[in-house]
Amino acid sequence: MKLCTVGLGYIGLPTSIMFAKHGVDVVGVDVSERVIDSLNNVKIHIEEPGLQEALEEVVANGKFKAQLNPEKADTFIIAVPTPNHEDEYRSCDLSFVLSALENIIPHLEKGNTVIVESTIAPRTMDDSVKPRLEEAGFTIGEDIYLVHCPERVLPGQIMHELIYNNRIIGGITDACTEKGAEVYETFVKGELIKTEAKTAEMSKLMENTFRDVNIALANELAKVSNELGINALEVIEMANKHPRVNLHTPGPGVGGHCLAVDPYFIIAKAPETAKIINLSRQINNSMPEYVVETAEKLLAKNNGKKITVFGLTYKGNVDDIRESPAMEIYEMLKTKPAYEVVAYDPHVKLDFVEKDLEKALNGSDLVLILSDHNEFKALTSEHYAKMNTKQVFDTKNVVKEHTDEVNYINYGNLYK
Ligand code: SAJ
Repeated sequence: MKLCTVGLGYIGLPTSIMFAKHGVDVVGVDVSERVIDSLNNVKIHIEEPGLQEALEEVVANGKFKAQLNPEKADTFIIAVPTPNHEDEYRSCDLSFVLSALENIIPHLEKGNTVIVESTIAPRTMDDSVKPRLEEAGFTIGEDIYLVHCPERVLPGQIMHELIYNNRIIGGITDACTEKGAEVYETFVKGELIKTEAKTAEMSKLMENTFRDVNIALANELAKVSNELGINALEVIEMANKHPRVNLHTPGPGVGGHCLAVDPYFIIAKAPETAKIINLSRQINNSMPEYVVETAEKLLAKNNGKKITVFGLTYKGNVDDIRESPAMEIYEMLKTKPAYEVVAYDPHVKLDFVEKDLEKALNGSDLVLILSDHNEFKALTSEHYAKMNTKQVFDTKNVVKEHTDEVNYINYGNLYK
């Protein structure tokens, strides 16, 4: 089989390399010359464990090449970003998907399979992608097989999850679904679940929405418990001992390019009906402000001035700051002239980030933990010795051990 992948980002690149590792001839396409040059110099442009070694292997055996334009192939995979539009409901911006489609249309031949892996709004395959291919003269399910196969891998574990996760294969017709399954059989060891394109679209979106709604519930629990003088973290621990309860964990908000983006694709398609989904987005979006207000109250107790922000990424042990509530909190604090705000994050290589932990903590009145990096778990009272006011507000509940010298605050004891 020959495969042409359009989009060589967090999903397209590992997917292309995985196919190449399993004997497929892969042409990877991206609009960025920097990305193409980097890959042809055998250097990955994103952080993902195991990916660099895999690239070296597939370049050495001649199974992978990167270039700016598509070419003829048996199968085409579209794995380009789908951001939110800046409109009222933050609907799905399909422009990268449609432009990728335009680029492959001149190279399509009868018998080809076209797969969209990008996360898309429900009904996109039926209402936008299929009509464009028909307009180009193809009969779907006879000339061209059209499939939505959403990506569902977790950054940091992509190389493992690509092989072992189940995959939803949603064809426009049954014949399309069968062709899609044949493609992924190349390396997927999880189940290949066959369905319709629109079911696949909605399933993918609901997976992330399920998580977003549950995190909103946990965040609301934290707020209500603080109001009522109850330890929210203990409540979660207790309630989760019930065999059918799985409360999620409160935090500084929800970030990343999936949970903070995808639910809007559903809301925008059914704004009057998608009520819980919409409210959950609002609750999660309210958390940065809640954290800032809480931090200000804690500082006011001791007339504190310096805040040390620990962690800017959207979650622990990654370098990704896209849609990160931690960045939002940092920026909100920065606008307040009363404070000196220092950011410390061993995973983020940006100029304004303090690299020296001691400097970051020196004279500080509050450590505000916003990402659950492993590095923060290892901190002891000694590290906090040079602080002016020794208090830590740990929104991610990462610190497991602390002494009485440090006033340690989390969502479990904030009300005290
Ligand atoms: N978070 C909480 N409380 C929790 C769990 C998470 O506040 O109890 C926050 C995190 O700190 C982070 C955000 O939620 O800010 C999202 O993190 P995550 O680990 O839940 O998910 P992502 O965005 O890294 O990846 C998700 C995954 N989806 C699901 O688990 C249903 C992944 O499998 C998808 O492939 C990915 O979205 C995607 O690309 O859609």
